[in-house]
Amino acid sequence: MSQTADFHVSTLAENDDALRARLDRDGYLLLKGAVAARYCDHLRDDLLRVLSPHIGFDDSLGKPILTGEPFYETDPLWDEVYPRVQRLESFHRFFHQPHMLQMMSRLAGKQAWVYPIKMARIATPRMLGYETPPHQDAYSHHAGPTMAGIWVALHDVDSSMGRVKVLPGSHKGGVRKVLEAQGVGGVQCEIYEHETLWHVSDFDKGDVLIFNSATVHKAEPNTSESKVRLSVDTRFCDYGAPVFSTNLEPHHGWRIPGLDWASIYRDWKSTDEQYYWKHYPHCF
Ligand SMILES: O=C(O)CCC(=O)C(=O)O
Repeated sequence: MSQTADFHVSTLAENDDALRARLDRDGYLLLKGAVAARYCDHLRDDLLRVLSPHIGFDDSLGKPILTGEPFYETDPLWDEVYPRVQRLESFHRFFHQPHMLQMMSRLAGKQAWVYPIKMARIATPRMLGYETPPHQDAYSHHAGPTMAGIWVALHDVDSSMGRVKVLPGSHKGGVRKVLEAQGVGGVQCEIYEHETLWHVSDFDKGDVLIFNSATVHKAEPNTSESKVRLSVDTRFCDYGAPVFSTNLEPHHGWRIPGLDWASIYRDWKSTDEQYYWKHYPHCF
């Protein structure tokens, strides 16, 4: 039987040693309010613009809502809307803003390098069973120990909206065997019998979840009537650590025809930092 406890809460006001020690102990950090609301609102509005008419925003709830048919990652409707998300300049630049880079470097204790692959999650209701299964990013991104995940809530996320949850301490046991699964990523990792306690809480807009590359995490089902969870995430590592080639591709560029960097960059206002990884010293 799995149980839950609240996330251990961290903030950027704490000192670097305390944050790194907690990340090392728990395998994750929940950094409350680490991204200012204006940055989240800006990206959320851009996402909503390209997700219209399928997803709208309910001002009284302060949350995105489904205004069309539900969908999940890789179904035909998602394949239709996701390239529009991937072509947003603001989406790709979100994790490269100075406050973001500074946060990652603080936690890494070294210069951090942001992976080119950027993910947007659109967790709609009425898609039970298609939520992100338990997995470790070390497996899915072929990554070493300095890689970490960074996930940002673009609006408040309550318990009905498919929150992301974490198995604390699960990074200590290394990378696990996987089995096929339904849902985002298509695989799930082994969960050992004694691992019954997950950490999860509601997110506020701007909360950031950082997880070790070997930390097991998954999403809860979105059981709400109409609310949609929008979040964005990527990976970072110590500058110079090996980065596997698939992380240099647009997310799902490997299966959606035409979703390549040239098409993503076509309408950007600035060419600054495009193809920035071409100079990275250690890709394989
Ligand atoms: O947001 C989700 O549903 C999945 C997020 C995730 O698995 C990740 O960031 O690695």
